[in-house]
Amino acid sequence: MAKKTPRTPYVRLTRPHVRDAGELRPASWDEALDRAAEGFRRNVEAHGPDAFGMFSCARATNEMNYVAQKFTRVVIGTNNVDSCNRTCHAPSVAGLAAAFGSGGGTSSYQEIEDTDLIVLWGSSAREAHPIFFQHVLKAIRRGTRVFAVDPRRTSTARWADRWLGLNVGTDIPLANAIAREIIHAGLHNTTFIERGTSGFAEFAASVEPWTPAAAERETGVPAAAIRELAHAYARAERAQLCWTLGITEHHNATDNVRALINLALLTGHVGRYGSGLNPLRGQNNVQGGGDMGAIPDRLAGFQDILDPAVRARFARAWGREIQPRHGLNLTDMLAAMGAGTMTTAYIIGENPTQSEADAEHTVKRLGLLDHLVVQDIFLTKTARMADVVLPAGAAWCESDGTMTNSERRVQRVRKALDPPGEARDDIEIMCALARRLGHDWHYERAEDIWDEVRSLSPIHAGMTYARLEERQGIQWPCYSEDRLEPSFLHSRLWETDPEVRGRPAPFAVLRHSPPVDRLDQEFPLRLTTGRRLDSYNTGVQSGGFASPLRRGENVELSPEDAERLGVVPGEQVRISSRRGTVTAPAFVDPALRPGLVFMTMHFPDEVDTNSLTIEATDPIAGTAEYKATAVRVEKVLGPAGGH
Ligand SMILES: Nc1nc2c(c(=O)[nH]1)N[C@H]1C(S)=C(S)[C@@H](COP(=O)(O)OP(=O)(O)OC[C@H]3O[C@@H](n4cnc5c(=O)[nH]c(N)nc54)[C@H](O)[C@@H]3O)O[C@H]1N2
Ligand SMILES: Nc1nc2c(c(=O)[nH]1)N[C@H]1C(S)=C(S)[C@@H](COP(=O)(O)OP(=O)(O)OC[C@H]3O[C@@H](n4cnc5c(=O)[nH]c(N)nc54)[C@H](O)[C@@H]3O)O[C@H]1N2
Ligand SMILES: [Mo]
Repeated sequence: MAKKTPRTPYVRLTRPHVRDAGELRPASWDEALDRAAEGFRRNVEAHGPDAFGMFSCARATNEMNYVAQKFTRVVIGTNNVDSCNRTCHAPSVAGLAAAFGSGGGTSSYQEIEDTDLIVLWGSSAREAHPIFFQHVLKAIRRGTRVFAVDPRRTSTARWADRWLGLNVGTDIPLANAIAREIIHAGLHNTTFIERGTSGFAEFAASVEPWTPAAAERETGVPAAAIRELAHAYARAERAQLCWTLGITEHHNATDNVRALINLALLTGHVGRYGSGLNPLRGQNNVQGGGDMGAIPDRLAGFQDILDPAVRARFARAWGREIQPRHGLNLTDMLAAMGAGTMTTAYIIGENPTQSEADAEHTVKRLGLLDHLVVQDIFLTKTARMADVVLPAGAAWCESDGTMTNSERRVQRVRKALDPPGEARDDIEIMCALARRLGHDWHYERAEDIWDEVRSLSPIHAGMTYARLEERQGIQWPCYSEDRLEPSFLHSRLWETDPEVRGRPAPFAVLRHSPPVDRLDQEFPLRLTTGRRLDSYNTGVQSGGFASPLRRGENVELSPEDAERLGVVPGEQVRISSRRGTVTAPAFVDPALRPGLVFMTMHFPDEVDTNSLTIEATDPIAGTAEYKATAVRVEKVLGPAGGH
């Protein structure tokens, strides 16, 4: 058996650092801030504001994200601001916005408990959304049926009444076959289709080829199971369709999301209490970061940056015109670094060297920057590449503000501890930089920032801090201080009066597009990557503790593949893709079907999973296909081989 690699715990950053003669050394705050500001100024003067890119932190507060996007738009003058929403739920936001005009999940957690059927599609909620899963468990206790759709028989699937084990990247054929079955059985909701939707006839014709038998051949899901899910979903009084990265981390992710939305439009399972469409968001405040405008195409409150009236309102409040165009998203920013048009970046609480697909390529691109500033709570691999490192406070316990969860509920967080050593709050650091760049920014309290947000974002207008505390959080939209809105979105689609109803939600006609990284004789296995309960993302925040429950990185293989390869559990194996090779101990897991391999992204310092993944991205959302890599697995012979 291979020994477990001991992990180097990350130590909290307590002092600023600057690079001298190629090495990072500790520096005073004044020196570090001067260097950081001077580098931004130099690059913007030489190449214009679009040479700058901001990576904002989805773990930090709404107030922090609001200030980060304001820094980008006002101090620098570009819309190049984004966050790790790009690597997970940007396709959910794009798909929901295309159908309904806004990108939020439609229901509340209470409705999850009160529904009759829950479909967890491409979601490992038991491990990745344990708080949400508590609501699912309560629902199960009162008799709600659960279907899990996942290539692996996950711990979530083990709680479900039915598991549909599909082949990776075949979600559109499966959804289209479910739609066809609903239509053929006459179970579609004609009232809702007529009232609230458009494009039904064309959609119905487009799913016609996806008979249950044809879908079984493509997806691997038995025709009977497809029929059962179709009938259960369509007949349920109330039904919730929830999805996560199994849907969104694909090269055609926005289409995948639209395929699920089609099912709700067909059955009327949206716009009513207890029925809805819910992407379970990833980071603690990735919903809020986007809502605050820390994305390249929207201002706070999901307001369209292309709308002149919206821009004018922000320009008046901020004293600077806003560029009338979308900025670059995270994926495009990395490409611009490669092309030499982005020469400076300010990365706050993101670790792209280890989280982006095709790691070697990402490191090369970041290496081309003239000036990189990283602001983090740990000295990450990304921070080690920086010219200036700024030590921040941890938002969840060392700062004051609000965060927004997947049910759109804005909640208060309070400061319990001071940041260690010389570390400072993220907002304070950004304001100090803004002052060095000619903007006299001072925010005394997080509440002052929040009140500025409320004055600009209608969906947050009614949420004073006092009210948030009193009600233990409020869901958006909340337009006024004396009213609350329903807990679910889009009830207008059920209105009989077309004036009130507004734009109908369009069905989407969707084509099946298999994963970009094709299987062949050289790379015959399908690697999919994801999470385990005991660890967090790139491991920076969860790397420092040992527990008998944590087994480090493993290559999880089906019993059949392990036997065929002659691999025993714990034995070191080599995994190669068209981009890289790593070595890790094998773990044999009957939850996997033959041909499927699973790895996490949690231990990149020992096993850099993202040196294998492909940078094929969704053209609408920019999200990479982390969930489908073609690999080869081989025994490692010799000392590490365990023989
Ligand atoms: N413990 C823990 N919790 C976390 C995190 C963490 O690192 N650790 N990270 C947080 C973040 S940032 C996020 S975004 C969320 C992510 O939460 P999830 O999306 O639930 O987590 P993943 O494990 O990445 O992927 C979900 C599932 O997609 C399945 N899948 C793979 N390919 C396909 C496919 O083609 N179709 C379908 N239908 N399914 C497929 C995988 O087998 C996996 O079970 O978790 C959050 N919560
Ligand atoms: N192979 C593979 N790769 C993936 C995925 C996958 O499923 N498979 N999933 C993708 C997804 S969904 C995501 S969200 C990304 C995550 O990618 P990243 O966001 O790049 O990774 P994290 O490890 O979450 O990095 C968070 C950083 O924020 C810092 N931090 C935490 N709190 C604070 C704070 O309050 N202030 C500051 N300044 N810093 C703070 C932490 O120290 C850490 O360095 O990874 C993506 N990469
Ligand atoms: Mo995520």
